[in-house]
Amino acid sequence: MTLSVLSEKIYSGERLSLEETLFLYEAAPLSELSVLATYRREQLNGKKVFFNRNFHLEPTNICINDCVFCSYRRNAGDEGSWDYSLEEMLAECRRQAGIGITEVHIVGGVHPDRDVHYYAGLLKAVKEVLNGVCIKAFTAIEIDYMIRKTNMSLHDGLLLLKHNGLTTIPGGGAEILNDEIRQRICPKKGSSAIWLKVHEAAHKLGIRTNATMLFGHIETPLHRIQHLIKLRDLQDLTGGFDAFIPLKYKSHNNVLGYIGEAPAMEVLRTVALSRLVLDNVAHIKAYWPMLGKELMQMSLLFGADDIDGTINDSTKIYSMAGANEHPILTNGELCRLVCDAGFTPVERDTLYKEVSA
Ligand code: V47
Repeated sequence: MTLSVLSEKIYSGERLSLEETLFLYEAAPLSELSVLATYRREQLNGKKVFFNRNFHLEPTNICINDCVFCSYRRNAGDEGSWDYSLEEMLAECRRQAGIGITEVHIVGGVHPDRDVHYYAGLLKAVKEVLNGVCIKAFTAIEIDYMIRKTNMSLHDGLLLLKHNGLTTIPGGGAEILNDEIRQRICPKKGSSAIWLKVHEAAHKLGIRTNATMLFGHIETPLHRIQHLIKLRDLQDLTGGFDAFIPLKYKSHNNVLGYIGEAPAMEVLRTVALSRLVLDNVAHIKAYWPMLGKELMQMSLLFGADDIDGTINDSTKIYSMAGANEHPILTNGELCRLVCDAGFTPVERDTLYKEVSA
């Protein structure tokens, strides 16, 4: 195996195996990975970088899981816990209405008492306030729990959410799709098989989804590549993933914090390999509230073509773990960051339909 043989494979559109990807991860100079990943991103997305106008709604941080990487979850009654009423969440939606938002991203802790009927009601009520806005909601882990709390099947529970306004499912909860690693970082959370099963069932019902990977903690490059290949295999079967989001582990205020954070060069290497392995997923997202603006811009030179959205200072997951405290960027600021990196900003909706200015 040599770098030039693997480069030729990529230029001729051939798929990389696990061993080949590991070789690239370990042996390829970063500059070469940038060239190869950029070649692939340009084939798929040209010079476009997608963004949207969105905000987050985080119903609660009370969570039955106790993941060692999480700075956000609390037990009920703990200092710093929240559990918004329906009225409080709708008030937030009203505040965000009428300013051109096209997506609300709803995600939170796995609250012990809330089932799928409660969340279907939330979706319906949000839809009434934010008419025409897409709802990207609930990780596979939240969905699995809320449906299991009832007697419904996964199929029927997903249909109930869809009929009440769910547009797409975000990529969270995937962490690392390896059960030995999960046992150490999120022992109470659903298994890799559960995460994959929920996404497969959603795809079969025509619900598109994203996928994430939490990296830069105790996992090895091999675990990352195995994770990417599991996603690629499912995508071959269903074609239901729109975007992949590599999430760099942030170390503030959580139990795992002593291990520190992955260096920028490792982040860029991981972004590039994601672009190269996931040859069947259209978009790689560099999520700016977690990466910061500079590393997000650099990720665009390593295969990323999406930067998520305006956020409007509405998410706490990353700020509680040590990222930018008030994530908010205007359309104009997002466009400027994209142009400064040498790309063409394109506003999109949740389903990647281009929004005309
Ligand atoms: O699953 C939690 C991650 C995820 C930390 O689909 C952390 O468009 C880093 O999934 N350091 C939830 N990451 C967020 C998520 C997401 C975000 C943006 C866009 C989309 C999308 C999905 O956040 C969790 C977990 O992997 N996370 N704690 C931390 N300390």
